[in-house]
Amino acid sequence: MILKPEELQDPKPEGDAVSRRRFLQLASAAAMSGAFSACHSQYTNTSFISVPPGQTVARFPEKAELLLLTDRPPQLETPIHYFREDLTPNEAFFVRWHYEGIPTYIDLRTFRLKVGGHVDKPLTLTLDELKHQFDATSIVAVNQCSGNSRSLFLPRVPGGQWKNGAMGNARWTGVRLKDLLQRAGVKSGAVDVSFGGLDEAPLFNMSKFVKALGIEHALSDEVLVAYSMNDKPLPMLNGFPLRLVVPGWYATYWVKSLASIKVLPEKFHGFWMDKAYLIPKNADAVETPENLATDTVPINKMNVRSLIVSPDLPDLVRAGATAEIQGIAFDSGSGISKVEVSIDGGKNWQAATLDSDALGKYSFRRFRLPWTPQSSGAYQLASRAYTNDGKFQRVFDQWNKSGYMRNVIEQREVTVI
Ligand SMILES: Nc1nc2c(c(=O)[nH]1)N[C@H]1C(S)=C(S)[C@@H](COP(=O)(O)O)O[C@H]1N2
Ligand SMILES: [Mo]
Repeated sequence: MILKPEELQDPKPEGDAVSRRRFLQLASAAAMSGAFSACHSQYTNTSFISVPPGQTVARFPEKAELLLLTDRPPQLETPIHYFREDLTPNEAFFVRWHYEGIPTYIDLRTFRLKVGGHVDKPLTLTLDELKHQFDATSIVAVNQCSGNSRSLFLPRVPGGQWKNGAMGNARWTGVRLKDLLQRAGVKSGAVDVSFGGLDEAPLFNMSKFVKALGIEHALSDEVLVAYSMNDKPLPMLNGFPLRLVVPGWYATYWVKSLASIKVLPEKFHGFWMDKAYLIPKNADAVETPENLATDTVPINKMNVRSLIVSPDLPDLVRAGATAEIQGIAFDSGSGISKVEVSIDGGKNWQAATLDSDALGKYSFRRFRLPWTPQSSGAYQLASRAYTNDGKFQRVFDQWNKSGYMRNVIEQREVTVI
């Protein structure tokens, strides 16, 4: 399966006139908020740290320069040097929307969160009511796109060509979904809960982005309706004023600009659960281009992975001097038990030390290994993480047609001078 470059882009679902107007709305929302000076996306080619030469970057409202995948809808990737911090800064946090009809301003006087469906007393809440009538709770958790690292699959697959930066780690603060559902009074026989945002499908025959969780998951302690990210309001592009936070699960469930929560007495059906985000139903969620899986399930928990974030270009590593190999690891919440590092392309492995797990089991966990290369030349660095529930990274033929869940051991070449 060989794709032409233009086929690697998401299709543009809307006519250009509308796109432009929406884009300008975004720009003017930016200007009105006064939070930054550049009110339109500026395309430049820079080669600062960990932005590959020639990579296009863009600066969107409330955002730092990020790697540009598409501008309509905005799909922006985090340069990996930001992962040298445990919490990914809001302005550097990746952005992914499916449709370009995204909210560009919110009037909090009229914004309401609705909780309804199969409940005794439907709720209609302003942001203030949500903040003041319910207990606040915080959790640090990784938000990772199902298609993170999709560009590394061979043969290539269509969809956003992310490298490793379609993820981020943040402290999410908000109210427990469970508390909202209990206040509304879930009726017996509830099966699923669906979540809809303020973004709209571009055509009448396209499905609004709606996701669903099973009722037990929705009533668990960890799922939040968050109004803050790293102790600040969510950036507009990351779902202001509210988003669902589903620790350990892929970001597709983390519905942004959340406005509607519906309890259902039957299984939810809709394009974004029934047709999109399906994975082959086998242990590694694999299939081959010649033999596509017919048995599929909705994507759910994240698998274990790790990423070396240092050294990276343009760090200088000198023969005879001690450098630090540093990276991050995470899984779906069992926690990281061990990370091993190789400097010879996976022939030999050494245990790295793990930083404290104070940020919790859904957070990035940092690993470090001092490294004193004896001679100059090219070294193949690699890392592999192990979890408390016995999972670990390995090298295998990991492929699925949507380019989801990549977690094979990756190599990175570092030149020692
Ligand atoms: N309302 C809405 N929520 C959404 C989406 C969307 O298109 N619309 N995309 C989902 C997907 S696929 C991802 S990867 C994450 C991205 O979250 P971020 O933009 O805050 O990084 O948002 C999720 N929530
Ligand atoms: Mo995603």
